[in-house]
Amino acid sequence: MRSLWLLHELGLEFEVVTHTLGPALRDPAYLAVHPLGRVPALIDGPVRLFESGAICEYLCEQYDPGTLWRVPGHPERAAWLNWLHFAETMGQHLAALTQAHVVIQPPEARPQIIMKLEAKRLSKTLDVLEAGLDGHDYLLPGGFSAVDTGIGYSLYLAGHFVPLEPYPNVERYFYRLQDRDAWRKSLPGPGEPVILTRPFYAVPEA
Ligand SMILES: N[C@@H](CCC(=O)N[C@@H](CS)C(=O)NCC(=O)O)C(=O)O
Repeated sequence: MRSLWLLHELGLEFEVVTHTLGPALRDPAYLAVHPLGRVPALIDGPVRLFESGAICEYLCEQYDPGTLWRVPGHPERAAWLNWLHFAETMGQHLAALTQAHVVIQPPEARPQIIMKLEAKRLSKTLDVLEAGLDGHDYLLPGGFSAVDTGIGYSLYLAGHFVPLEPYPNVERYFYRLQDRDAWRKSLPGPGEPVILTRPFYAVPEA
């Protein structure tokens, strides 16, 4: 979804090929695109990419004049790179939480300790965002950029596992992001499958 959101921000024409999560992703034809059989993957002419951070950086460099990214030498370049990769750190916790709450079957085998530990670690990343957003509307004081798509999508998932209310800067930021047309266009449509079907996943009592 973060790649889709960025494609919409860039106003590019593109085709989305959807895949059902599970064994279908290990189809040899798809493994030729993404060797781990995961999403997302980008095909752009001869270019094949299968890491969302790299997709973000590539799309910006290739198709954006410098509004959504910060070119080398720009005073916000280092911060742009840092937030770009911080989205992946958040993604690790979100993947672990999704596995622990949803993917692992049967439900009684779900590891409570992982749910607790990863929610705590995710909340630490929210502390970092809360401080990072102090005094400005977007992660970079210079304004909205592609790193807000990566972090914004992570927040969309994070709110399913950790309440966002204790983070006022983060909450306001997330509302601001949801006001964007490109964000709305990247949301799953009615009837489209989603992994997280509940609004919030509390740690079940043992
Ligand atoms: N670091 C990778 C993570 C890719 C990833 O793990 N994608 C998940 C969905 S968010 C996936 O395809 N999972 C399916 C599976 O592991 O079978 C990225 O950001 O692109």
